[in-house]
Amino acid sequence: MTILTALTPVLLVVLCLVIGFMLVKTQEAKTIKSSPGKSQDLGPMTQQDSRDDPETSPGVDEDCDYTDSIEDEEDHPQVPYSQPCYPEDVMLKRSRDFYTLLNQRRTIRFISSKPVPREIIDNIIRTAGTAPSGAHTEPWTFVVVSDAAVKHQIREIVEKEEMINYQQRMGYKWVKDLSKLRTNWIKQYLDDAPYLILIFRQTYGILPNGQKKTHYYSEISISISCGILLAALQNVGLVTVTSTPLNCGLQLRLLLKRPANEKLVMLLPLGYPASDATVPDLKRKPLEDMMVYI
Ligand code: IYR
Repeated sequence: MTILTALTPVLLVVLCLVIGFMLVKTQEAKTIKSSPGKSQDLGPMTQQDSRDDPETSPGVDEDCDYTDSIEDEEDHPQVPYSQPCYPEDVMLKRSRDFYTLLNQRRTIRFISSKPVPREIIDNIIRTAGTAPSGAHTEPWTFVVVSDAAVKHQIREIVEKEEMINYQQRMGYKWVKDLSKLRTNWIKQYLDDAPYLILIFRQTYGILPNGQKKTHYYSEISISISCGILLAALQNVGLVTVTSTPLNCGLQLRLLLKRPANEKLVMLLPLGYPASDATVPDLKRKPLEDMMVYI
């Protein structure tokens, strides 16, 4: 009994240490679980990629308080599907022709102000909207700007930020890597192009009852849609610059009066190439350098 009384403070200290150790371990485990991929600073363009690891979360934005449930979803009955089935020789020709068409696509920084019929733009946006999306949530908004004053306001915002990007944010290596493209912060094409298309990703949707609707894989969905849009442009002989102005998203969203669930993904000036347009003499990777056949 006396030994036990003498040992009590020692036992208490040991007990406290064990509990303390267990608490620290639980906290560490929680931190690792809640921030996969956050431990490395990968730079401005890659951080997002590592955060949205689809193995751990299906591209759902973390800062949202999602309240929608499965009952909110519409029921889609199954209907028969059919599309043209071509003989193999026709398939081969179509595959070659489509490759030839898209292989002519280049980023063009010199755009003519020649007007483009509005209906062509409408069809291009319709085509972009055919992209697949997570749970068919269609997380996109395409803002088409033809108003000269608004285009100029966009140019002012972009040039102001891009000047800081080139001079301070991007750093020596990035600016040097871009030197072969002869790009800088002067964006004449933002005034010249008859249309600017600003593509916004809806990070979540809003249900008719005001609740937030989960948009799964919205990043990959919007990326596919952008790719289809570029192909649709090429198909009609129009050109663009796939511009992603750094640090302009919020200002452009507010200028265009878009809601807070929308994030700017890309700003595309759109039109015919200027008659004196030039491009850097770049080569594409051959098939063997990009395809692994198993
Ligand atoms: N957003 C800048 C910088 C730029 C970045 C990349 I990566 C390019 O391939 C080209 C430009 C700009 O538009 O000038």
